[in-house]
Amino acid sequence: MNDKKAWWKEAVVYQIYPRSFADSNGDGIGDLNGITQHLPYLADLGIDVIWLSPVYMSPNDDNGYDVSDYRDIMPEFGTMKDFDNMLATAHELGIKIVMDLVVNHTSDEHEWFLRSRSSKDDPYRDYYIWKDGKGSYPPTNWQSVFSGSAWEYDDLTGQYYLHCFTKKQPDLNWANKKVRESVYEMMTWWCEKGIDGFRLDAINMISKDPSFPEGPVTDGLYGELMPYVAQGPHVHEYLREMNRKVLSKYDIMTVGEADGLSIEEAVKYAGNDGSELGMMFHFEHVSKGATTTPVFGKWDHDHPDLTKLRNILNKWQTGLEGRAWGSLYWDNHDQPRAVSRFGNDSRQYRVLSAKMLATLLHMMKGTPYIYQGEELGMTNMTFSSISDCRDVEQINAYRQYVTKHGMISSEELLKCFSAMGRDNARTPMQWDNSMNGGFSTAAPWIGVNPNYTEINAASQINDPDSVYSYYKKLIRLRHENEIIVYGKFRPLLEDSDCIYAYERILDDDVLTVACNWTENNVKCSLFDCTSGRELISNYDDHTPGILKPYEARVYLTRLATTTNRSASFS
Ligand code: TEU
Ligand code: CA
Repeated sequence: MNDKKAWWKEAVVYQIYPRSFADSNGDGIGDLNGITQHLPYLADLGIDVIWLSPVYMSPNDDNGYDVSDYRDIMPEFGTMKDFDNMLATAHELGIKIVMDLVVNHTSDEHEWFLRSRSSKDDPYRDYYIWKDGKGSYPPTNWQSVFSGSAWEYDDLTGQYYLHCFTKKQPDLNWANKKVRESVYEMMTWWCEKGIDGFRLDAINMISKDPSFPEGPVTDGLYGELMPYVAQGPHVHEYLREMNRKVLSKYDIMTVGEADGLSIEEAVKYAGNDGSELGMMFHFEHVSKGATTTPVFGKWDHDHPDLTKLRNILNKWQTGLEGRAWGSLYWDNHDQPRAVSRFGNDSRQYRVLSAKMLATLLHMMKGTPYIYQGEELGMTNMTFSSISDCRDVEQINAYRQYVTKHGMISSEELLKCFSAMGRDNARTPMQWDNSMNGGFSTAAPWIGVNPNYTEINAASQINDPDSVYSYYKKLIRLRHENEIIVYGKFRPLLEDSDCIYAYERILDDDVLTVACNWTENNVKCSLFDCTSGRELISNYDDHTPGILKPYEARVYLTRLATTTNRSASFS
């Protein structure tokens, strides 16, 4: 094994989207005390780390990903005292807290931006990216990730400012050393409070192409911006500086988010030399290819083809081996629910396919991330009206493509939102079958999935056959078997169009994993003559030579001697 050991490589991370996790004070909005009250549930599940989506002061234009004060807590979530209490309680339970660091941009209500926009001569002017327009046009034809121009004209000083996301999320100018110093100072402040790391939001976007070129027009309205605002010329210089000035001073976990990331780039961001970050989130398995996918392609339901998915995930498993540490996830607050997108959320197969997906991911190499409710097999929800939607990305897309330009019907786009929209992940956590799924005693800020009566934590935590209990066992297996953390990955059955299989090898142990991706019986002889012992399966009984619908099996075999291995793997 040539991986240097680290606590965050051996951990399982649970992502909490605070707004939708648990409401403790009956205002319909999740909050910090609601999280604290449910920490024992997470301790029981066995997770090691919580990735906490932003809780900083924010006007919530993008539900907290628009920060107006990095050193204060948004009132809807509680107070800094509530945060300190949650942190202390989590630590007492052996759970670490990783904060979401949103520093590609701030809110337009942050004092830095208020100063910056006040005058061209203000010392904070260059904290953001201001440019003159071209006549009555913005500086470039770029479209924001959240629809519309990526430039907002500001009357006061007659210039435009760049916002890759909403106009209330102006991009920070990382080329300005003062910006970087202000960010590092804030990060140090949080590390001194005792947090255990950062998830770095859209971190590959902090260095832009200095030529600010026009982008190719893909939807007939605006030009692409991602090729010019992601992976810019100085991104690694900035992160090495961040590492020297802050990260290297603490025993913390870091994970960077980078839409459009390649393996070679990932090795620069999260290489074993530890000069930048610990690991990265790539998007290759959850996006439709390049970021230039025509808009509606982004929204179409894409039940993915096994071969395509396996090629991507195997490429990342083998591509990072010995070079960088990886992350493993099916969904998060920006993605639809895993069992609806990658599995089968029908009554007959939801539980089986949720367990199969969990097995496939959690036996791989890298740090696994569980998104709130994934451990229950929570599903997508149908959004039948735009008034059901809360996500600014969906609302802006609807306004642009239905209301303003009539490029798609309301029904069509809502069907896309129901399949792929971010709001699918943001419906309230389903705790029990009481009103609002036990999330709140008041009407929640977003509709509860009506299936909360059947899919909820209370009905699963004591059921040994539940999705919850299966995740709990997977987490325990990772904690008990070093091969699952550090074993080398080897693909198996790479030509199968219905089975995803692979091995993990560590010293004389071999872990064999096979998952039937389909709802049919499929032939599989992998386990017929194994001398190994079964570690986990989503079926109690097996048919020799067959994997049943969505059947997953994991065996651990100890080889007699290493010499045998070369013979058996030749
Ligand atoms: O997302 C950044 C990003 O890569 C987006 O393209 C994201 O994938 C998109 O929203 C998915 O449709 C981060 C956060 O995860 C996201 O919630 C925020 O909205 C965004 O940054 C701005 O902070
Ligand atoms: Ca609340």
